[in-house]
Amino acid sequence: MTPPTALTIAGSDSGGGAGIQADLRTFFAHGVHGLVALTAVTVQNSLGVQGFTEIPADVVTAQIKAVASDMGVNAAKTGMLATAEIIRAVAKTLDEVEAGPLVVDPVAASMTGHALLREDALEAIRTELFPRATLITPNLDEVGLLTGISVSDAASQRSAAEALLEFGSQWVLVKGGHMQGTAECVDLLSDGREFISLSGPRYETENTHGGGDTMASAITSSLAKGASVPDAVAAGKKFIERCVAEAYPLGAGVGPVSPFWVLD
Ligand code: PXL
Repeated sequence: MTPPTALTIAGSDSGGGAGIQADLRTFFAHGVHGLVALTAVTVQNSLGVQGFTEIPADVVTAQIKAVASDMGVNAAKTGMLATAEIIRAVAKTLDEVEAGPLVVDPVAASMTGHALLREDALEAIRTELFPRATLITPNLDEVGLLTGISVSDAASQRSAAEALLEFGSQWVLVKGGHMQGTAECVDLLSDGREFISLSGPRYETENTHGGGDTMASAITSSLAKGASVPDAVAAGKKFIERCVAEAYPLGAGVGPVSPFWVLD
């Protein structure tokens, strides 16, 4: 039997915790065949990102076209896109091919605070990619960069969701994991009509590297299998909760969320 396919358009993490490495194992864990358009090679370990080199934009485009034209893409997600030129190329190419629902994870910086985007690229994400997205999945740091809104409670989280929807995506998931001093991690999903609050436990761990990527690729996997956005997000939240609960130390800095529970 041929499984559903999902395409990740993202960067490589030499530490194996985030980026395409996280995406591919998350697709696998969902029984989804992973396809890749590599955008950048990062040099990093648990202590941080030492640097990155982007892939030429025409090579990113060619990777997307190669897999979409032959193998078929049931859903796609974007992670680290590195430059405005790559963002524009990805947006244009996704208009030209069949790639199913699109999840845009607006990756701007690593957990350790290192920039993963050149400076002019944030504007390109807002204007070129968000209008094409089925769902965008910013964390609170990215919400701040994208809207200027500092989310500190349910009311400001809702204002942020409304402001982000103005950029044109169908749905937004404002992830509350980075909110200070809350016992639960509350994420807010909205399409502008429905506001769905998803609450889950907060685990005490420093090891959350790759968490955002893993959640976005879990959601993309469910979309590739035909789930609705609210169902895919609810399942993605359950999936990432287990990954965070079993996150492990590796290296002297921030360890990765763990995919290994799926083997139990
Ligand atoms: O977690 C965001 C992210 C995405 N993609 C790559 C990364 C990181 C964080 O470090 O390295 C390649």
